[in-house]
Amino acid sequence: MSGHFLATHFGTYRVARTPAGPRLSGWEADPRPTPFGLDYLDLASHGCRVAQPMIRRGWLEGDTRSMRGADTFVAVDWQRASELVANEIHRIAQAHGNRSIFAGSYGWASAGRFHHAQGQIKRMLNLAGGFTASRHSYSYGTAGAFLPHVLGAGYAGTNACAPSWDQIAEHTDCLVAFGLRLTNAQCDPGGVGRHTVEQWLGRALDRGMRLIVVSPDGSDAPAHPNAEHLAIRPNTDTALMLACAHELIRSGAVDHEQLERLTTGFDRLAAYVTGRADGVAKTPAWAAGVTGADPSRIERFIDALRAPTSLLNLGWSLQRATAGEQPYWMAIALAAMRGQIGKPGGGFAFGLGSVNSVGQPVRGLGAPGLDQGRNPVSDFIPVAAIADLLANPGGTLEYNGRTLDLPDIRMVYWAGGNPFHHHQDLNRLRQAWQMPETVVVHEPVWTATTQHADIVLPSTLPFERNDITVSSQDRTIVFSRAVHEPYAEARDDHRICAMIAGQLGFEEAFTAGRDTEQWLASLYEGYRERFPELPDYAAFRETGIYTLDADTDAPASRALLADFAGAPEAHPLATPSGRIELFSGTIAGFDYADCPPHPSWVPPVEWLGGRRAEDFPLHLLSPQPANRLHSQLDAVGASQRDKVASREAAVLASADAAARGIGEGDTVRLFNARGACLVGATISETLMPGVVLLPTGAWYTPEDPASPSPLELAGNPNVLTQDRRASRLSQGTAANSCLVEAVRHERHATP
Ligand SMILES: Nc1nc2c(c(=O)[nH]1)N[C@H]1C(S)=C(S)[C@@H](COP(=O)(O)OP(=O)(O)OC[C@H]3O[C@@H](n4cnc5c(=O)[nH]c(N)nc54)[C@H](O)[C@@H]3O)O[C@H]1N2
Ligand SMILES: Nc1nc2c(c(=O)[nH]1)N[C@H]1C(S)=C(S)[C@@H](COP(=O)(O)OP(=O)(O)OC[C@H]3O[C@@H](n4cnc5c(=O)[nH]c(N)nc54)[C@H](O)[C@@H]3O)O[C@H]1N2
Ligand SMILES: [Mo]
Repeated sequence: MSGHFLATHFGTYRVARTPAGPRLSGWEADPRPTPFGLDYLDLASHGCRVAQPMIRRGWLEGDTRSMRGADTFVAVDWQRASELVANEIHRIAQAHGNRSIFAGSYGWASAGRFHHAQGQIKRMLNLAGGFTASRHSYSYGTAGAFLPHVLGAGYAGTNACAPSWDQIAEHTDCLVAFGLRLTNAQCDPGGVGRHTVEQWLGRALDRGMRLIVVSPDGSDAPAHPNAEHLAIRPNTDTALMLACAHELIRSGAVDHEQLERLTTGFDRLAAYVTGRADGVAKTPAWAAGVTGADPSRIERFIDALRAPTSLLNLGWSLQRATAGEQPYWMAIALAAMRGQIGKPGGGFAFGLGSVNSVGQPVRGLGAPGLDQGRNPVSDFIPVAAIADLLANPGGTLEYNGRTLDLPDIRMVYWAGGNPFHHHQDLNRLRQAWQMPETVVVHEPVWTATTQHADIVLPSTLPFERNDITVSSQDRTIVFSRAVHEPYAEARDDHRICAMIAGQLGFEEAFTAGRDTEQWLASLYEGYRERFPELPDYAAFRETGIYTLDADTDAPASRALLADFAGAPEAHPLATPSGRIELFSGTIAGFDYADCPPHPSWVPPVEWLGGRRAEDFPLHLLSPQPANRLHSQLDAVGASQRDKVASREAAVLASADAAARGIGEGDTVRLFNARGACLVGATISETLMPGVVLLPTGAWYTPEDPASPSPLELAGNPNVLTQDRRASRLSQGTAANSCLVEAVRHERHATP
């Protein structure tokens, strides 16, 4: 059977040709296709598309007073645009060295192994002598830097810390989920074949597993008789877990044998928990004061942990916060105290439900993409330090026990990401963004990042090009087929880079003498060598989709750390002690007050129990949007339909709304000392009072682009969030530690 498919980070769609043009429907084998993707093709000729290469007028005319983000653009042809970019790369590398080019270029771009925007520009810039890079992610940057100290380097990846769902469905008696937003499992970087997280969770619940969702938002708990909710203040999970540890110690329910065998440093943690170390016993009453939860409710919660098989799952959101290392560390400690490490369906997990792939019981399919070559420049930043980098040329940054030198960045090169979506404290970023001489952006659409560029190169979207996608954790390989011609003069990132490489004299090295079709065929042949069961390329193109046998090279089903727990001497962890470090001598040596050497309650600068809450009494959380992927598709379909008062909908607790005279559908101004934005109010009975939810992704729309702190009209939370990082150890984003105030807004400016 032949088929036309379009593969995206949010799922795989079948394409039907109708008289009215191509139409998408969910792939039949996907039990839960993502609704918002059905409108993806509305971007084919949408007014937000970039039609031609554009140059910022002030940059072109050498007008140093004109401001990025508040200027107009001049259209040029591709020849001129690629010359300008090539000349800038050459000029800046000659004058200041390649380390003055920043091309970390963080972002999700689109699914597809070949047309991966970052891969393409990095390959091109590596051949041009390299660039300053970035490490880690906004998703998991805190855990990624931190976990190697506790579990060893093999446990730093986003998919490294979870038992598989089949074991949970079979064995887990009690799952405690700290944050669980099931719409997040609709997405996965690189693509999704079958969305199965809700099915797995449903199987476990129907078997009788108890689920306790700990979250400021009651709607995180699925509707099921075995699911319950415990509301706590944002960022206070570590305090709740410390109280659990206290009660386990007090009641003699600690598995000392497991602690002895598998961990090091428990005595130091125990001294802190009981208060011997600092005079503060971390009792349920103490935790009640921190978390805002009722002490009796906390005691009942602690009892749940006595289940024979208990699993603590922490969403990635918890580590995008001040001291976001601590809840992860404390969950590991608590699991070990209960003797759950290595047990099928027990222990700890990070990110079940944050994306589709975590915990899928298949062996990941290693499927390489474009070879990026080697970067001759060794300078890098932890990814969320972008504004620090741009604002402090020649400065330094503390990171994970080191002091990084920050290069003097003269050129920023971005493709496939939207820093004016993803970074915190956008007013600060905007200022820092004025520092470099030249900003080049490849983008299909006029995002705020596009508007803050000097040279804009229009890229295609996935439905305008052929590609191969591999969703590695469900082993689906898709031939994603072009269904539209490229919009206006848009070109594939590969072709754009090839043109620039041509100007710089290394086109042949960049393209390897292949055209796109030859690249796709050669990538596919690479997969076929590893998986001989795959059909030949012509047959694959015809059928359009292939799912590798999930059992081919199992073991797929897994308990986390089972080998280590079974024989710690034979399978030591790659930590200094070879065991789980509940006290880290390495971290003690860093001497960072913001990351103590054992799991600890570190109050954020911004949280509901702190002094700043007197001025800004609401804790803002900015979860992932249910109706789009980050800022992608904000201009179309579900994202537009769901706007309230033509802005992003923010959720307010009914008591907070009532106290401020805010009604459903009102326009509300959210603000703090860093910025202000307008949102549409929706009112919730299940959200904890004192908390506001504003999903990320509304396109940054300043009322007055020339102002240093303009009112933002679309409802972008990142004009409010802080750019202080989780700690000096990780330098991870701490977007979820943010206080604001809300008022009803009378003057209705339109976005
Ligand atoms: N306040 C707050 N901020 C957050 C978060 C949060 O929880 N709270 N979460 C953070 C997280 S986890 C993440 S991962 C980031 C996500 O941040 P990003 O990954 O930067 O967000 P996207 O909107 O996916 O940006 C991808 C961009 O690539 C463009 N694009 C798509 N396909 C192509 C292509 O083929 N070529 C080119 N050149 N461009 C293409 C899209 O149009 C889009 O503008 O946001 C972070 N920001
Ligand atoms: N539909 C859709 N899915 C996505 C994305 C998207 O843009 N759209 N983005 C993808 C990306 S890049 C990533 S990294 C993942 C992110 O996945 P997560 O990090 O898991 O996602 P968030 O939506 O930030 O937060 C999930 C839940 O955590 C809760 N929470 C927040 N702070 C706290 C806290 O301090 N304590 C507790 N106990 N709970 C808290 C919130 O109530 C929220 O509902 O999602 C992915 N999935
Ligand atoms: Mo992410």
